Amino acid sequence: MKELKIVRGACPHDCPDTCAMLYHVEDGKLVDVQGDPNHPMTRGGLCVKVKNFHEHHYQSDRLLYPMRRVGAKGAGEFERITWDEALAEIKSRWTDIIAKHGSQAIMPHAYLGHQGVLNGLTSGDAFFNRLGSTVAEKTYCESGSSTAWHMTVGGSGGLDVESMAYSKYIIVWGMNMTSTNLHGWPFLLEARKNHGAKIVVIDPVRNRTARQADWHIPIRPGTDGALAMGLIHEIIAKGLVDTDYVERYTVGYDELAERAANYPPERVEEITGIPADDVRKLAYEYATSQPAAIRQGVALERSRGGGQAIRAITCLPALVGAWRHVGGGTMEMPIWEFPTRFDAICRPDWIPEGTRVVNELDLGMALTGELDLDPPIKSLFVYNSNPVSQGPAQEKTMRGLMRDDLFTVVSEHFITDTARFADLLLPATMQAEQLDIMVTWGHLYISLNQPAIDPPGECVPNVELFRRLAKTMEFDEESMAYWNRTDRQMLIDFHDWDAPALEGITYETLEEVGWMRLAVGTPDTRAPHAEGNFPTPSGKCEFKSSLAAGGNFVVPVWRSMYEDMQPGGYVDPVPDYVPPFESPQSNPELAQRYPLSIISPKPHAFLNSQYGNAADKQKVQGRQQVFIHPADAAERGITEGDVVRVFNDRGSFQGPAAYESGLMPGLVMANVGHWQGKSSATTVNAITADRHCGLGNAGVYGDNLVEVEKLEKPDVAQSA
Ligand SMILES: Nc1nc2c(c(=O)[nH]1)N[C@H]1C(S)=C(S)[C@@H](COP(=O)(O)OP(=O)(O)OC[C@H]3O[C@@H](n4cnc5c(=O)[nH]c(N)nc54)[C@H](O)[C@@H]3O)O[C@H]1N2
Ligand SMILES: Nc1nc2c(c(=O)[nH]1)N[C@H]1C(S)=C(S)[C@@H](COP(=O)(O)OP(=O)(O)OC[C@H]3O[C@@H](n4cnc5c(=O)[nH]c(N)nc54)[C@H](O)[C@@H]3O)O[C@H]1N2
Ligand code: SF4
Ligand SMILES: [Mo]
Repeated sequence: MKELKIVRGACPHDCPDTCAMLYHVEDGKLVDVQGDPNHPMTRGGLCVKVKNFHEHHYQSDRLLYPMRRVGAKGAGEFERITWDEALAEIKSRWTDIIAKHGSQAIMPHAYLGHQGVLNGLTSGDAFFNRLGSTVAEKTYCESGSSTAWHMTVGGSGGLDVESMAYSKYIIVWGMNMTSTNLHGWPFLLEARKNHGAKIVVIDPVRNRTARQADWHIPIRPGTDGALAMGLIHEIIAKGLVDTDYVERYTVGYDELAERAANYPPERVEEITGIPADDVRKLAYEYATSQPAAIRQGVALERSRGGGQAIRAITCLPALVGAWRHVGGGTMEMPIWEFPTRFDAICRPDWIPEGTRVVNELDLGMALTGELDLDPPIKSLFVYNSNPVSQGPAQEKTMRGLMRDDLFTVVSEHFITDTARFADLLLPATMQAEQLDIMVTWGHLYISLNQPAIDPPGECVPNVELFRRLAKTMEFDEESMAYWNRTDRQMLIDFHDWDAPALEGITYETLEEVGWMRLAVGTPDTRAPHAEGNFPTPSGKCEFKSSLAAGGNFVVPVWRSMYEDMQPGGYVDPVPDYVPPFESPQSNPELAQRYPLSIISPKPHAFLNSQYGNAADKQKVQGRQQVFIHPADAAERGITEGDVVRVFNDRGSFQGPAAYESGLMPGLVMANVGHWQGKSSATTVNAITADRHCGLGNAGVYGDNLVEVEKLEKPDVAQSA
């Protein structure tokens, strides 16, 4: 009989749920992966993306060996080489580039393909800082939210998702929880069942979450700031402020009240499309149904005024005293509770003085000369990310990657839309094959993922990749001490085990039990700001932010920017509504040519672009459809199923039109994450602008205008 071994793991994905997993191994083969039934979030279930995670490890198109490009750039033709050959080529190309242009001509590009402490988005930072490369600013996601959050309530973990079971009123604001935070949703249902909590969803789309809510409030994208300011106005006007809480635990009330006076409900209706009476009703219900919770989604940050909208929303619980109660307050992401030692991981002290910063969202501009960089980028090293799919200005980025003089190295699981442009491909391990600690942005449990099987082929974890690169580049002995540790020792060194949050938790216990709750109180008693205690400079909730005085800054998720490299520029200390760059209301001139707003939320069956190449997931997700309101379709002579082209000055993509009456008229939607060539040569980020939002240098994935037209001749076969 075969022996079944069960190894404790944790999902590596950029998802707030960070599920605890049980790897089932037979004869060295991963035969099943189950959610841990004892984990309070996971409760034994994994999502549609990961439920057959074991098969993902054995997918036939997986990259198993280092490869060198043999065809034209972007053609995706490669031949197998050895690790020694790959490393030797990197060394010789980089040595040459450094001699001619300096080390800043090399740029890393990483995001959250893997979310671990060891193998996640900062796993290459120490290597690249020591090399002296350009510093890549990583603001794909959450930097706008995190910056706004820190300006208001500091590095607070905020409301615990599990405490929402005790809420009486829950606003899900710009988040499609039943797709993107599946394991958070049951706590809301519990609140509804146990004490009749009302679930309100604020979203331009009647998405799968809105369909299960008690009240769906459609809102024009990018106008949440106006709604939040309107709620503040109404709460003040109707005398619903918790004055005792405001006096004791907040600063800047007068300034906030003065601003909010500009947003009576009728004006809010004009901007947001929400009837004035609904604004009044929402303000009244929210203020008077305590404990009230707000779950903020990342979608809120994806337009010009996103950061300021999040500032305004984050002020609401203090204004009505919601923080006083268990189940009251707001949740953005609790990552700040985890005592990760980013300085030890990233080694910012190794960055040579005067090193420049290039934002990853500017990759297309950086590669095509638009940024006028001196020295220009001569080599790009991509890991944990797929910028062609997930970054803005897709067509520009691809033009940049086609440059013959650019030496591109990509570490990957698959030959993605980005990896296709590589000169060298390096194979990376998957989660069951490596060790890591998973912190999370969706709950308060720390977990250890232990390797269950041997890596296939010649795949290596990111940490080993950079260890090999450090040796190859012949770093001095002192620096090599960083890499001359075991992975286990690194994980121990990368956490502050004496921090209060890790009280009672040791690495050894994690090895035994897999996951543990941080020592931050229990879900049924935790009310972190019942008596203020905001970790801001004033110790209070800052309606008027003291951090704004220092000018624009970025609070990244994980460490992706360093304090002495902040971008600068004026920041408004008080929340306000900032209109989108591109909307029919804010930019009528552009709207004459491109009258439709577009949003590109997360795919249900993919994880960003991951699983976009898996046949079973494609079946669930479908093709790169263009969801359009029937009235907008009719105006353009489009009927359901017609192949349409979506375009603006930046680029275009195509797909079959699908009627969606749950969209606000004037809005089209196409999910991000589809791979090129499946039903369109390019994908939705072809139309996304490469500019930044007002706070945290976030991207503008939700702030773009387009036009849609019926295509007589599709450029890619539509049969798939
Ligand atoms: N299945 C699945 N789950 C995922 C991911 C995935 O790719 N697939 N990705 C993970 C990652 S990286 C992240 S950041 C999270 C993000 O997850 P969410 O925070 O849920 O973000 P989105 O999916 O971008 O959008 C959520 C909702 O916001 C709405 N929306 C768009 N613009 C606006 C706006 O201006 N205002 C308001 N009020 N609503 C708006 C959209 O219609 C959508 O229904 O999901 C994570 N979980
Ligand atoms: N239009 C639009 N664009 C968006 C968004 C949107 O809502 N709309 N969302 C934005 C957001 S919130 C995010 S978080 C970003 C996500 O952007 P990315 O993090 O770039 O997204 P992924 O598609 O997950 O790509 C990660 C890649 O890393 C690889 N990978 C996974 N694990 C490992 C590993 O251990 N080692 C190595 N070397 N590689 C690994 C995967 O195979 C995958 O190709 O996209 C952003 N882009
Ligand atoms: S992707 Fe999210 S929901 Fe799915 S298994 Fe991983 S952590 Fe859980
Ligand atoms: Mo994200």
